[in-house]
Amino acid sequence: MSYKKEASLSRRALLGGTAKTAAVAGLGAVAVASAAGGITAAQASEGSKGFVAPGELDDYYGFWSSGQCGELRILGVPSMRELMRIPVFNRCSATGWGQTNESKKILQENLLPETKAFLAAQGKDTYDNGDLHHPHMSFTEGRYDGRYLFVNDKANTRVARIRLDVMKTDKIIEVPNAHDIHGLRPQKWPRTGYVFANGEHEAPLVNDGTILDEPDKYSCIFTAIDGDTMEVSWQVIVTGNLDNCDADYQGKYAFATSYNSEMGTNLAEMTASDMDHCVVFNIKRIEEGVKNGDFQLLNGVPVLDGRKGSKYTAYVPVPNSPHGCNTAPDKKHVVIAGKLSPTVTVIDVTKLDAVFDGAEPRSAVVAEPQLGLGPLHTAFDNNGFAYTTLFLDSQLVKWDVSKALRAYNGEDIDPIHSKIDVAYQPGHNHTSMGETLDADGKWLVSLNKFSKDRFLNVGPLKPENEQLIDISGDEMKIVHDGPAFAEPHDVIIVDRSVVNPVSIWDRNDPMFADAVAQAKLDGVDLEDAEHVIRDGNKVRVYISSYAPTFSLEKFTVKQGDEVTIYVTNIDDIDDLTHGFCISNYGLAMEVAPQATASVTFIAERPGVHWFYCNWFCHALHMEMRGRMFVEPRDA
Ligand code: CUK
Ligand code: CUA
Repeated sequence: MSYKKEASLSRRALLGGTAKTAAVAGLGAVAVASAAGGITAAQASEGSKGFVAPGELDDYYGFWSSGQCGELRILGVPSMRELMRIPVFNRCSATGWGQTNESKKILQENLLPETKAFLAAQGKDTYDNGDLHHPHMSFTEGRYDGRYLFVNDKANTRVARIRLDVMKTDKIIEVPNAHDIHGLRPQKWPRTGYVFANGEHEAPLVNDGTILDEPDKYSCIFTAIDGDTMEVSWQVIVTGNLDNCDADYQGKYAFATSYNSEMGTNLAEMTASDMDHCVVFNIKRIEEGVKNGDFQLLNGVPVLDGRKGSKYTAYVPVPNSPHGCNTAPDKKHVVIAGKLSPTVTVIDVTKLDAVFDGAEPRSAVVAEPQLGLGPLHTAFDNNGFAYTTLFLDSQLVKWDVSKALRAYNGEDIDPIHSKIDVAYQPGHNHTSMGETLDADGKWLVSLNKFSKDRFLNVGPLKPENEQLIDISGDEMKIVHDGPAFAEPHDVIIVDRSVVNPVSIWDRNDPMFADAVAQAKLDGVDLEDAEHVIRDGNKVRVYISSYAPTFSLEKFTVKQGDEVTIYVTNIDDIDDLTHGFCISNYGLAMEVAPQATASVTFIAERPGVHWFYCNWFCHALHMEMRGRMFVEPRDA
């Protein structure tokens, strides 16, 4: 009898058998009961705004970056409950990200040849770390479209894409020619389209060691990546460095801040000038330049010269070491935060055509309100208000964009509506749907770099603090403090109607297509697999998992064999994830319902080694285990 039939029989026996086994099976099926409404929702939110009762669902998905941790986190907003972590540039002990063949392929396949050689010299096949700052969703006509999230890795010059149907990373590319991708934004109009990525740090364009301490020969690179193929479309060399970026709602321009227009290499040099700039990229002209061959081909990418004086770019002078770059949902204004200047600079995108026809770049500036000390990032509501973080003041300032325009025109009017203290030193902030045409003015999250005395002391390394602020009324109101481990750098808050993930994998998913293809070559039905196939010193072991058993209770390999284990979870019940872990072999992975996952290793340690399910799946989860026999080499 096949494993599948036997397994389903045993499951039926458990579900319908003696009272004792039925009770046991019931424990295993808890997830099913609750998914079907087994837990009664408690009273609807009462008292504190932002309170979400047990059993109630949040209104928004919050997609959080994690900075140095290199992963993406999902929180529910307004409850601020952490829902999931998606490994991207990091390693994950729970899911096997970085161990499974499926994840290794994604982590390795788009590294540059010289990076592969460099890593091989370290005994590695990919990077182990990342610095993930900016998560942003794909757009269609100025609105989130629920397809993908794009994220940057400042540490190792990469950009990754996360599929929102399964909430897994599906592409990671290393960006050639650029250095240290920081600012990242998708094209808003007509769609994504391009993903714009800023190389922050200056370096020689061909960085092979021929040029070292000659900073005047360094440059920075702006990159446009095709969000559909994750291939680099084109790059532009700029004057100065690049920090944050955004795109407009016309599909004409992208913007990037530069805190080091001086091209200095130390603090004094980098901050010497009172004015730096925002670079404006003329997308249509750049595309024409690519078509007309006005570029050098570097590492297979067309690289255009967009330094000062080029027709591809405009340099709008702004004070002083600017940082954040945020397009307002009014489709018209881009707010550049001054950082060392107490001001933000407002650029009107409709005035940029004239600038590209020769008008003075500052003619596109339509407001420059003084807001407070250390402005870093700005978010927007649907009532014409902007919310800017003030790092040095530890405050958020709510200000009126139209009043700022009037003040700039000479009217005696104060654009500042109100300020609120946050704890402490905010970096990014984000409003619900605020970077889209659907900005709704309900919630604001302030991501604060320091928590200091705000929570129980956990030693010299403190958590950071993210505060949830109710902005639906006239006054801002803090309703929640949430400590977080390094480093919730940035966030987007997305109405839950936009995001519709599946609960069970499609057997035809490309994520495990390689495993499916190999099984086909081996004549194995992955959904009914109990096969050990030897191919020289390569051994492929095919296992199905069905709570609470694996299809193979034992298998034998030889010391030194290259073993690949394919595990297919044939359960198709919500939330019934199995794991596969081999003791003392340093291997563990997640296999969610209807997924296949695989892992390859050298069976160099002889003896009896238990493999077990390491994701709690059933009352008999402990019993979900088997033995791998590794025969000694000379036996
Ligand atoms: S940057 Cu860090 S606070 Cu990386 Cu988005 Cu502004
Ligand atoms: Cu299967 Cu635990």
